[in-house]
Amino acid sequence: MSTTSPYRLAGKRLWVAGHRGMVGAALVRRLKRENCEILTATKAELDLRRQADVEAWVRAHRPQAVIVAAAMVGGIHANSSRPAEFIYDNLMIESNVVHAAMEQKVEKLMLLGSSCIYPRLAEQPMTEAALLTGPLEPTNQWYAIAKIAGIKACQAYREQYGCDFIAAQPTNLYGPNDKFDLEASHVIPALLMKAHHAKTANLNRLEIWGSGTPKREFLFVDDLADALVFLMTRYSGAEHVNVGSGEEVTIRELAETVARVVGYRGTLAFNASRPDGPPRKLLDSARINAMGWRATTSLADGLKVAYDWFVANVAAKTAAS
Ligand code: GFB
Repeated sequence: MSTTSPYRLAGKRLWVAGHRGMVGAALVRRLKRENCEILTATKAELDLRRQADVEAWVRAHRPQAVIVAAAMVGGIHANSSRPAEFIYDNLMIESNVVHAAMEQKVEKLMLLGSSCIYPRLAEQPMTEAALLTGPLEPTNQWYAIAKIAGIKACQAYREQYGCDFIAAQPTNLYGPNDKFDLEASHVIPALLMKAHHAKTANLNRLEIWGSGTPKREFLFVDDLADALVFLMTRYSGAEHVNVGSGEEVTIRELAETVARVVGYRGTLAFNASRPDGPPRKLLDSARINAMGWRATTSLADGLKVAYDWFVANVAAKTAAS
């Protein structure tokens, strides 16, 4: 692994693809400290699934650096019920951006993986070397295959064209600008919404999908943004790099913490007819830790920020409409 040749962001034109998503918005917040020019395009201005449009946009705006934070994402139910959208949208977005970046001689590009790229029963904690060592979790195999293809594309373009394209591998994320949707979102936004509704409607029952026993590691999205800037400026290597918090909880413990943060005092009702997904997903983040980066936000603190954002930006608007 090479960590040599630091890359300077100051003065560069950096394109954050997907700046309105949870990760992209956190990156834009974090990059304001780097003195670079941030380029963005909304979905209405540029559909990343259309190759000719992406190539024309990159030719016209000439970014020197790119972070691919754009992806079609969702929780366990969205992943298993819309497989074609998950595989098509993500393969197209990654391929189009990576290829256009190569053609326009972008100096540095970073792509993001997902914790579902590792085998369902990979040894825990999962090191970078666990990739492609066993069968995937069926509920999110479509998204996983697309993300693995993106990581492999960075390696292929590095090998054939000498592009400095790297990949970071975040654990399960949460924070401001998350997708809040009871069926389609990940567990944290879903539980924040449900607990808020139960509290405000004085309900005594909060439904939790599955058994409550699966374990997940969660990373606050502003910590991830900090890690991405860290890797962008200090890492240059073919292998993807895990980015986790090291803080692992069961879904039951998560639900209890969410209830405390929201102020919901009723009971938790586990619905076994909903899937658990993989029993455990903990990243081994020893490599980025050894380079000198660590997460700093505790789950309880991050949940409070995410909940306040939800109340101000989602619940308030729903109540007003
Ligand atoms: O966050 P989540 O949807 O995704 O679910 P995964 C995590 C765990 O929380 C599962 C449980 O065991 C769910 O059964 N859970 C409990 C809930 N209550 C709820 C709820 O109300 N909503 C949701 N969504 N879950 C996703 C992948 O896996 O994680 C993606 O599908 C991606 O591909 C992403 O990798 C990071 O951690 O199981």
